[in-house]
Parts: sequence; structure tokens; C-alpha cells
Amino acid sequence: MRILITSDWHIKATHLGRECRLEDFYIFEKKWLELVDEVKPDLVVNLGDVFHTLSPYIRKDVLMVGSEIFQETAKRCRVVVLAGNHDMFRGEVAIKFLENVNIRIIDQAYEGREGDIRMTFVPYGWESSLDRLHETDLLFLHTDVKGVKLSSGKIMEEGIEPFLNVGKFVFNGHIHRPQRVGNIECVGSVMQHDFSESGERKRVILWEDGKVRDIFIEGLPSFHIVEVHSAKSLSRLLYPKFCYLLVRAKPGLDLSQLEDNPRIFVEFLPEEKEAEKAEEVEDKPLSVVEEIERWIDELELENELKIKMKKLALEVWECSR
Ligand SMILES: [Mn+2]
Repeated sequence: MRILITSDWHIKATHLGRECRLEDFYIFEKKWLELVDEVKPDLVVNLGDVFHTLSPYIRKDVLMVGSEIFQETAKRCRVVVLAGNHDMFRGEVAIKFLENVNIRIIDQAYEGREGDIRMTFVPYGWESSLDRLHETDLLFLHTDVKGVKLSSGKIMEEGIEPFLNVGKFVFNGHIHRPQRVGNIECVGSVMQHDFSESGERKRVILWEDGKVRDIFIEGLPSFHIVEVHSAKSLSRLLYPKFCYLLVRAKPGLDLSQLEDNPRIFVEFLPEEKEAEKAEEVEDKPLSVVEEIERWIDELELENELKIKMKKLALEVWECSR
């Protein structure tokens, strides 16, 4: 039996407010279906967090892409989706609409069987059922695990213990950085989702009769951070079309040529922060006297009158102190 395991697709339309992310999922759809055609799994297990923001207000174009990927996958093999935290709306699993004869959504702890193989599914929020579960061959989770390293570099302190004696193989979603902790294989997100994940090599996992293999889908949009110190090196920023670039630039560099690309983000290296501070100091609040003078200066009056008003206003101010 061949099972293709993937996780954390987080389908959405924008990245940091810019309209470009949906295109990435069209690319993903193509590559994903090519992979399914090549591997010919009997079953696809998606470990959850299918859409990034699932609610009745979800954009229809986002919904369409996601639905299409699942319907197309389901034409090729059976699909099981384990509900993650992003698959819920106001505490309820909201992704049931994806179901069809070949797609099953698991919204509560479930112990099942495929031929000789025992499979157990524990969606997000059902961790307490882990104590009651019978031994199984494959355990699928979507949960926090103590000791995993997050993409931010932090170590997760909350969550289940990283050693489970329930399953011979344990696959977990939710954690975007692919890794193994204890006997839990965190599959990782299917592609990089932001700059914190840059440099992470993403994968899907093929489980075939007890053998586990990583599969890397090449050519998916990825995130890169580059430092730029001169205008010359700016023109050398030749990254593939669908890559995201965080350009950390030397202060004062003219970056206007990067403005048109929605996938390029800019921040300035620390010296610029010093300059910003200096500007802020200039913008510090005015004193009452300065404030009065500025207010009078802005009035449409003759200069002589303004001088008189200022005198008067200062007297009033002095008296009131
Ligand atoms: Mn999650």
C-alpha cells in the first residue's frame, strides 16, 4: 500500500497584503497532480490546514483553487483530510464541504483499517484521546509537540510528549519546519509560506509498506532574504519569477526599480534605523509656545496682526502658568 502524506497547504490569495499568492497555488496544483500521477498512491493523507483562513467570508477564488486541487486528486486516488486548527471556524470543523465519494474529512479521533494496516487519525483538539487509543500501525496527528523547533527558531514548550507508543509510524502536521522529534515525524508544510521559512527544504512523504521516503517537489515558489550594499548588486538580483525576496538594503540605496514587483519586500539595514531615529527627534512634540506660534503663523492675517496676536497669546499663556 502506498500512502502519500502532505500537510499545511495554507491556501490563500495574498502575501502581506499583496495580491500574488493565488498564482503560487496554481503552480502548486500543477506540480502536485504531476506528482500524484507519477507516484500513483492508493491514498493521499492531508494532515490539515488546507486553507489559511477558512470562514464564510473566504474569497471564492481561493475556495475554487482548493476545491479543484482536491477534486482532481480524488479522481486519481482516495483522499483523507485530517482537520487542523485552520480548518475550523469558530471552533467547528468547517471543511466538510470538500467531501465526496473519494474525499473524507476526519473531524474527530478515528481508528480505522485499510486491509491489514491499522490507521488512527487524531485531528487538532483531540489530543486527549491519545491515552485511550489502541495500538496502531500509522498514527496521523495535527498538534503541538514539545521540543520541536519552529521556523522562528523557537523551541515549542507546550504540546504532547515527543514519544508516543501508540503508533509504529507517527506523522504530524501543524509544524511547518520538517523534522523528526522523538518518534514523531513532522511532515512540514508543503511549501515555504513566509520569510521565516526561507531555507527550509519542504517535502511530502511516501509511506510504502513500512518504508518511508521523502519526496521533494521542485520549482515551487520560495522565500529568500538577500542583503544588498550597492546599486550594482541590485541589478544582479535575478531570482526566478515566482520567488519572494526580502531585500535588506544599505541605507540610502535607490530601490525604486524593485517597487513594481509584488514579491519583493524591502527593509533597510540598521544604520538606517539610526537615521529614522534622528528624523523622529525632529518630529518631537512642539512646546505650547511653539504650538501657539505655529497656529498663528498659519492664519491668513497680515503680519503685523500676527505679531500682535502672538504677543497677546504669550501673555495669556504666561498668566495661566
Ligand atoms: Mn495547524
